[in-house]
Amino acid sequence: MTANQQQFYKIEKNQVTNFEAIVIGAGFSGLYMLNRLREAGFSVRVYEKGNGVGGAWYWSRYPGARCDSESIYYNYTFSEELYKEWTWSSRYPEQAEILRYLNFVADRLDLRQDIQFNTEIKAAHYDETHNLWRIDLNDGTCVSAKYFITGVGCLSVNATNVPAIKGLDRFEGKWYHTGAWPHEKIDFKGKRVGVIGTGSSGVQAIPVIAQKAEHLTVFQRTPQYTIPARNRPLDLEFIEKTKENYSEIRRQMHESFGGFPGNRGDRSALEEPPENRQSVYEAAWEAGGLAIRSTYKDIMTNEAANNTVSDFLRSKIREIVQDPEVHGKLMPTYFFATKRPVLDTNYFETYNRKNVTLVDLRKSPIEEITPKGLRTTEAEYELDFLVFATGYDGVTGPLFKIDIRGKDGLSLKEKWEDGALVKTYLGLSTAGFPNFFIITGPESPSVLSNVPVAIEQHVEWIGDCIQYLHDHGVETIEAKAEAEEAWSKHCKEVADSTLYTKTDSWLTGANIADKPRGFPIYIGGIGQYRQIIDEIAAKGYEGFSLVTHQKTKSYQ
Ligand code: N01
Repeated sequence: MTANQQQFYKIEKNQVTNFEAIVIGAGFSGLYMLNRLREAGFSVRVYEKGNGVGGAWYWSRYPGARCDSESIYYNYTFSEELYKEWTWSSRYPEQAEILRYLNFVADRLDLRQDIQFNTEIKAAHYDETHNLWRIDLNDGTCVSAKYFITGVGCLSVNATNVPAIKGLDRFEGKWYHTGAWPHEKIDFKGKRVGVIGTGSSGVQAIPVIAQKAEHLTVFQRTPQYTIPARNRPLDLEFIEKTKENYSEIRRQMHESFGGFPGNRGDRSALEEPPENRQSVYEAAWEAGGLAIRSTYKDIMTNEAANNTVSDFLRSKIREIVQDPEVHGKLMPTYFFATKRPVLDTNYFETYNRKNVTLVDLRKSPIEEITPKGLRTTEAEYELDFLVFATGYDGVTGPLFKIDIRGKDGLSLKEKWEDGALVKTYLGLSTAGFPNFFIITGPESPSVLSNVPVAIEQHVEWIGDCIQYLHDHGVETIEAKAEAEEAWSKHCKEVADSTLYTKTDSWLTGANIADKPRGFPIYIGGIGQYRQIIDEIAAKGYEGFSLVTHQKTKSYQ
């Protein structure tokens, strides 16, 4: 520990206002970042809006909320002890179990002492004179740090999307957003419920609400492909085998394309005889989960190849949903998986229930919310509860909710919205914002990978980087404009070589009015990405400016 670090620790904790690193968010990102830097001897403070750890899993308590990464891959892998001490109960973990897991991690690593809960960071401004980030909290306090790190994720309670539908303020029933769900149990029994939205959240909530509600009306704008999760309890033998294979599983996850063991198929869907292809898709459907997307190498890059799997999935909807008029409304037309793919439990089956009505908003758009319910151009639906499963202002939204300013008062929002869209170097930093790091932000694999793996990559890279800066007496690190220009161009080229950019989604920004469109995700694969960022670090942080002898005044 340096003299500087000791000085931080000498001060009573509640009086400390200057840290080596400040991190926003106590979800997967913030918890590991805190642990990593603290173990290296740096003083760190995490600020968290919620009253507990968990991040998105703290807030998204809607009925049916469950992760669609398999539990044995949806955890930290940096510590063999942690991995082996925790035991998941089912193939896909439900929200409450993930929250228990993150609480277990926080307790086990004794993280809470360095987290301030119920606290929001409102503004973070880089002070060039003192080479510090000055950070304003919602309680009026100002704190500072040399390094400012965001762990807000791509989807945040601060950036939920509640569409501006006329009349919501006059609605006499209760309404909720899936991403900011109340902590108390909502009893839908005997109630008339409306759900707007059929993304991951809606698809999970709809079957569960339908079982309780007197009547459920689903307001659907875009029909959705979804694959059965085939969730099931995990047996002990499987769990023990998984734990025994910890090292190999970790290696495979980190070297893979998507953050799960196993890579994409190496054959084209179009070279396969149709009857073989059908068997492959049937097997993937029966197995459940996202593996169907990886059955052939060209599903995400070739329209005709994608059509083979999209046709297969549409045939499943026709098979499951009995009423032809209803399955007609449920038929998706976009390229499968170009919106974030969705897993379900009894989603399409739910439309066979007598207490469920599907409203096609493409034919009859919403006109207004009335005191008694919701009116489309065709009818008024009386409702006691209205659930917005309408998603988020994703990727940039959570960052833009904070007034982040770099050199010369440049605002991150202005920089990235000024017609130029997002520009980052490696998805980790951005020019004009020294000593600022983003965990799983734009132009990194983030939401199109198994997110805990993407988080571990970033946390480890940032931790190593800060250690390097410290060891080499570097005062500031900042991405070079030309390096971020090249990285952003590369991300765009990779995205344009796929079908992702052909579909409107929250990934392209199309779900938010006036949001600049783009595709700010690196989709070259998580293993490939790690190689790139590690090589850059090995070359002494190529593409970054490192300032060793900056004259800085000490900040009192
Ligand atoms: O949100 P979404 P989400 N009028 O944006 C519709 C992660 N996640 O919360 O497609 C009517 O996907 C919108 O319609 P359209 C995961 O990364 C993970 O479901 O824009 N409808 C769409 O149907 C996921 O991708 C998990 O035409 C409107 C829906 O609302 C991300 O979170 C679980 C509308 C929004 O779907 C977001 O998922 C949950 C309007 N004005 C979430 N505005 C798991 O791991 C929007 N819609 C399982």
